[in-house]
Amino acid sequence: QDRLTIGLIYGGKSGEHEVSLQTALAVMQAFDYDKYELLPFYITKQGQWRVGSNQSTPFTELEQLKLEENAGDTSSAINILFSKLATGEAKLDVVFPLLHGTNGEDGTIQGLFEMANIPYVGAGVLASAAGMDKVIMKKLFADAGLEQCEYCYFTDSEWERDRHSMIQKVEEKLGYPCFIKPANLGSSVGISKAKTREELISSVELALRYDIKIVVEEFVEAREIEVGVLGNDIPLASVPGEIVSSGEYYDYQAKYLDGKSQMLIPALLDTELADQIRDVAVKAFKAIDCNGLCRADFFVRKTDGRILINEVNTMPGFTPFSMYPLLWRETGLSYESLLNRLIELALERFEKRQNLYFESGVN
Ligand code: G1L
Repeated sequence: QDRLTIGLIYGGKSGEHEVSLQTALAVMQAFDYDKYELLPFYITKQGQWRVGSNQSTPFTELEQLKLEENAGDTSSAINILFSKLATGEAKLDVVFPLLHGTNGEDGTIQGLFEMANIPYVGAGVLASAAGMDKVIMKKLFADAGLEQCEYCYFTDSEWERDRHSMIQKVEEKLGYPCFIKPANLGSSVGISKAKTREELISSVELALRYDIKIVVEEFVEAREIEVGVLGNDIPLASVPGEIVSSGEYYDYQAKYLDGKSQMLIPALLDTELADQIRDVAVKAFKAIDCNGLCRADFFVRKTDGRILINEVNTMPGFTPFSMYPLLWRETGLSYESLLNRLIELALERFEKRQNLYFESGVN
């Protein structure tokens, strides 16, 4: 039986470039080379695609991932990927994209794989895009009947034309403190907390540097719980984990930029509450029409114990020390098994969709 060739795609123009490289190295080292052969694709910070050669053993150092420039080749992603496939120069059975969409707008790289007709790991075009836009995601959660925190949203032109109404809306609906975020989750920057009207204005102005649409969320005094979801049609939920901040509650700087937070796995929760959260995690996965995997992030409000969905992430941190793989390890699935399962799920979804009719049926 032939080994499957897995295209590992990493790097990219986004701020996650280094994270992506570290993740790719960990994934590469955990792959089962009895089952798979790897073809590395490196996207430079400038957006140039570089293709390596088939690997039957992992790289040992990060630097090796930064592949040599392809001789005389300044082609676009599409040219490289498609010409390799068309000429039979490369056999690709599944691709594993370890990066955000190149334009910060996700679903783009998934669209490339759809057009090339290659199975790929993770969420499809729709769920990837929905998972990247906080406003769209909230609307889908609301439609699925999931409870979430109060929020407002507006665009740059609405803000420029009528900021007083926007401020009024925020003050009436949310009050202070509140959190101001670019709607696009691709950027981990541009997020801040406002305690006064003045801070709201400066926070909005900051967020508008990163996106034309922004979201304002109410402050919730809550525990932060996260659940891993894995599957296609019948997704399964991992045990819940908790993010314990050591600094000021929900201090974005402390939590994400300085790493002053800890993961507690499993979270200390009543079995009943844990099961309820896992159930909502699966509902959230389905609400965005997800495939493969997502990490569902919750607030459990301190005042009344209500479970509020915050967001789902279709491209969660994915090193062996990140929340998502650790949640599955605690649930009984090793990092190596998780990789195998994701590849199986990619093939399963692809085969199912191959059997659909995409034409009128007249021919
Ligand atoms: F391919 C998967 F499994 F869907 C996938 C894709 C991307 C899992 C995790 C990620 N994560 C990321 O790309 C990253 C933003 C954490 C950089 Cl590695």
